[in-house]
Amino acid sequence: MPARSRQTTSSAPADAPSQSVTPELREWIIAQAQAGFQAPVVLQSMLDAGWREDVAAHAMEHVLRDHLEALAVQQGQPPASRVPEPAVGESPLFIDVGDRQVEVLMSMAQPRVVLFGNLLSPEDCEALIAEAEPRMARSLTVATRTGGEEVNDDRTSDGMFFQIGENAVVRLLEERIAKLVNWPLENGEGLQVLHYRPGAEYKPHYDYFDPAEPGTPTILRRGGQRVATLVIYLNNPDKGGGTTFPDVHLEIAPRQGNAVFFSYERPHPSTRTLHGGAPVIAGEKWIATKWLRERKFE
Ligand code: PD2
Ligand code: ZN
Repeated sequence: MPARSRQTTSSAPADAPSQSVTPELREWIIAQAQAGFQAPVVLQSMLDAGWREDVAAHAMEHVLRDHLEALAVQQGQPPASRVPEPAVGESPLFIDVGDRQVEVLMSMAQPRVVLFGNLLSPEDCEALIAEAEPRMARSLTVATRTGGEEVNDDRTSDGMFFQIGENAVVRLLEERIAKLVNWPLENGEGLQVLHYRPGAEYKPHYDYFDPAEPGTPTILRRGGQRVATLVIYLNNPDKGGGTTFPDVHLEIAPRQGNAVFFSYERPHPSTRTLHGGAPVIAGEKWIATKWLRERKFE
């Protein structure tokens, strides 16, 4: 037998007759995590002490999450919100969104990023572009200082917004998104379509509203913070135009019908959701962006 002593936790507190999480168990779990023990090792010690597996796993997850949340708030970070989450826990290859099987192509925990394939057909993409094209104008970003909108050199695309449910293809996409990420359709902002020509880009930024900016309280009156984004690729640029996550050196290829989802449980860089649209090198790039709020967007 290989020596196991360095991989063994102190004994877990004995199981409570009710199998409920006792304060003693809570403290013990936090101490094991602080000592650097990995989750499976801590779990095994709890099983050895008589805890039921489902209770032990649930206790670990909740105790550690609550502990990390308390630490984050203690350090001055804003509190965490509930965020949309696609049902990828058991690593399905597809998610059924009612009228379509959406492919799950990649999933990352931190930052929370999930890449989907086949969210839209080429015909859906073309219909969205055709509806958007006559209404395109130089993109504005929210001016967080005032809560209004302004032209911004960091974003050299053209864009437009659809109203919620404005036409058949918008409705179809919104319904698919709501099922895909388990979030009420009414919490979504209107779909935005963006068009990038060669050289156009969207420099790295966060999609949440900076709590330190004076205009943010006004923006938050319409549905609270943004908590997740879905960038949907409507065509295939020839070169460039990927969606980048510089903190984790990740680049998503902009492939027609695919979509990248990412969520941020608090408006803070610790979410590592800094992201940008890399310059288009050849061809053009069309995307639709869906931003999801905490509550109904009105
Ligand atoms: O076009 C993109 O890839 C991109 C990158 C970053 C879009 C957005 N952000 C956005 O619309 O928020
Ligand atoms: Zn963005």
